[in-house]
Amino acid sequence: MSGGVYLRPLGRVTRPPGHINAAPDKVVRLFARDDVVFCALELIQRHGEGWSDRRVLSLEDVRGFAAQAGSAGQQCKAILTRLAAARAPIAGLNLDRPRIMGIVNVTPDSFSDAGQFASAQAAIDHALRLEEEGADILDIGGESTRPGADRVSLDEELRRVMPVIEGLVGRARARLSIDTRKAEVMRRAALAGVHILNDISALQHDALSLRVAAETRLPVVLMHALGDPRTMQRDPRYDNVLLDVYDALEARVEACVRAGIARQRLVVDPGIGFGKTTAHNLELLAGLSLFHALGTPVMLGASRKSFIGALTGAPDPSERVPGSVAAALSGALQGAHILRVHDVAATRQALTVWEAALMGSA
Ligand code: 7PJ
Repeated sequence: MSGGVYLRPLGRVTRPPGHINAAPDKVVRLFARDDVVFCALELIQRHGEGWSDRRVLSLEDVRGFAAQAGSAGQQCKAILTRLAAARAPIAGLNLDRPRIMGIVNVTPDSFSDAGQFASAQAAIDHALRLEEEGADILDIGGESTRPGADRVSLDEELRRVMPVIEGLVGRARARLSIDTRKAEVMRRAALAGVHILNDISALQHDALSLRVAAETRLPVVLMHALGDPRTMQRDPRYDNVLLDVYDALEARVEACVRAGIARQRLVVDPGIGFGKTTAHNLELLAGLSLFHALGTPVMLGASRKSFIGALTGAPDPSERVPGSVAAALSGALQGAHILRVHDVAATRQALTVWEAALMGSA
């Protein structure tokens, strides 16, 4: 048994490709993002629990490894192909630079807006303000998935989100996304005109979701969560959080492809805070570029989450804006395609300056 093989792009080269004077087999141009170039790969081989073997290799050496006979070589070759594959636009949005998804909560008990946007009109106004501030996508959610939160009935969730979707379709220029675990909410939202489905259960919570999502033909965000929101923060355990989350998302990508949802319509998200301790969240942030090996765009949602409070002692989520911006930039550095945030203006400003500094021009 050769065990699992993983390749994590490493060492982002922070100058535009035109300025990088190196032979093509030396620079790791991993996927169709002109601005994202890595200079090495970490080859991870897992035999049972833990890390087993981790080695930092050049692209040339990884190609040599991929050329060897046997399962490890074949897995490695398949990952290299997926890394280099173009990422199709999502809902017509080119992913040639980091995109911002603004969070529109329509819940009386949401993480951080606590009832502030409970009414449809307030949520619509908030969404339009986020668009003004530079959101490329508006993510509308009517079910609080905060740790320990109670379930919301289908009727109640529809009552919350449908007026907001209807108020924004045809009015917002940004793409609209529905954050739900319920197949019927997906179906109704799709009929009303949303462009993206975002499911924190990766289409597993509702037995009908895979089929309904396939029928809508919309792009789908598959987020990893360990267990149900009500109980997920009770002592979550992994053998190796980065590799376990990767394996789980790979299995969901394959289930979707089998159900007729093409890989080009899928986005993966490690699900920061969903059945994860602070230590787990930090391992996922540090290893984020591993998820590019799934051959889909990568989303990161760290905004105002409790690990930021745990690290910095900011008990109130609204005090976690600087930490959230830092987490978003760390994701962008690792090539994350979509950043899901509450604070669009702050994130947009930070990204603009960070990119200009990285590239040496505006
Ligand atoms: C996420 C989400 C996330 C995706 C929530 C909160 C909790 N969807 N929905 N990724 N988080 N794709 O906003 O803090 O991280 S709800």
